[in-house]
Amino acid sequence: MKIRTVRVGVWILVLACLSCGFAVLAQRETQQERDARMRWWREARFGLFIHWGLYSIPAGEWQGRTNHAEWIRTTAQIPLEEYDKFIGRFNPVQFNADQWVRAAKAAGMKYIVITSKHHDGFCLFDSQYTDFDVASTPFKRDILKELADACHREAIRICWYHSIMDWHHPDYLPRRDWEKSRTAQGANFDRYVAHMKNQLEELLTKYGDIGVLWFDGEWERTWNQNYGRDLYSYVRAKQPAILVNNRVGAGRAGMQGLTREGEFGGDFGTPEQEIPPTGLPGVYWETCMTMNNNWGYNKNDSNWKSTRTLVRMLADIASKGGNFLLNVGPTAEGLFPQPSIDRLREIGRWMDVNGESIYATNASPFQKLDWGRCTSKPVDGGTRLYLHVFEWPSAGSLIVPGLFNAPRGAYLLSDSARRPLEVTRKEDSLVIRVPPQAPDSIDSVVVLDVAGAVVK
Ligand code: FHN
Repeated sequence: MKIRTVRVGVWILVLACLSCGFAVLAQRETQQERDARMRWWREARFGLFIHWGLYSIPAGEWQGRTNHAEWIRTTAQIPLEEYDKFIGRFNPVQFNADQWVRAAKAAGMKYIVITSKHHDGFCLFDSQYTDFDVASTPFKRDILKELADACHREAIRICWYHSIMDWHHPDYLPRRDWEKSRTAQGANFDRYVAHMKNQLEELLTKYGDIGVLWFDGEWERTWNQNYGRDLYSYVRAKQPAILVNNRVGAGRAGMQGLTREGEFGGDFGTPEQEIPPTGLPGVYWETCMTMNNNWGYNKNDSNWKSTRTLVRMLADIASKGGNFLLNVGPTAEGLFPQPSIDRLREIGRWMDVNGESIYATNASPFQKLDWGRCTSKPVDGGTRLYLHVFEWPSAGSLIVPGLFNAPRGAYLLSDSARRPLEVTRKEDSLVIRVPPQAPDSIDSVVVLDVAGAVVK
């Protein structure tokens, strides 16, 4: 009996230490320290997502079907030995890292997230832990090294997308259900996790400061919150200032991308192909979005979103306090598709004039504005409201409803002379006299300065 009591006591002590250990980890960073770590990313607001790998060679087409993309090995059920042949054909001789980084920078983007390894397991970097990497291709060059160096030169943050799910590594489980001949015999998932950590060590020690580790492919039954917490701590131990998304663990609630209540969720939520309906006070989140229908290059996908749509998405997301991660899927030659280049250039033209209304802004204080969106930032003890006007008022009066602050002044952000616009009060609204013509056909920004914090 005595021995049994001692054993129970020991277990209680062990569990207490373990929970204390997690508590210490969680307590290690205060909210203030976390906000400071997140600051560059929160103020950046806008980044480039790049999905690139062997799948750019078939470019979405396989045995007559043309609706594949980065998932082609699975959606076309291509056996491993067949897919591996793409290694010998990957030779993107037109790849120019400086060109890519400058295109992103000119678009107003502040960070780049590129697939170091997608679900197919192919590594765009020279890894000592696999031959299924760029070093084994005719191209041989370490693409991530060239891109990281170009980003460091241009003061753009370089970030890695890394898939937990791996359809190539022999220890990853589960196998694809259609891969009947590819036995899982001898596969050891913990050995796969150790392999993944080894590659992450390469990615976090050989390429300089990394802004974000953007995990993905966390949804299969073999991955769980314990692996996720451990991986988060592992990555942060390698680069303490790095940010990690909520797909590091298993706490994400589907494609709406936010972390389920009470679950461990890394540093930020990841809505995919959608924008939350309202702002999410106190929550860091980033919407990722394709320009057409696919992440990886599909030569037949011509369903491109217009620049108008993309600029208004950027304003909408910023007005809700989120980040926008907009995707490009480069070709097998190493080029951005021309429609992507065109959109990045046109977005850049808008950002050149209006970037101030996106960068380092806070969410709108208004629930809804009939004519557009609003972003804000504190200025000189008051509040600067950036009114993103999508529908320009034909009668020349822009009405800002439910605002009780005293106005300090207003002007068009596109007017470098900042000529004042007349502001009057009409009951609970401020009315701004604006010129008959909208300065921008997509999103015209009117700046309204008011005294104090917004009172509604
Ligand atoms: O399966 C991936 C997909 O290929 C792509 O990488 C997106 C981008 O976030 N994430 C997963 C789908 O949710």
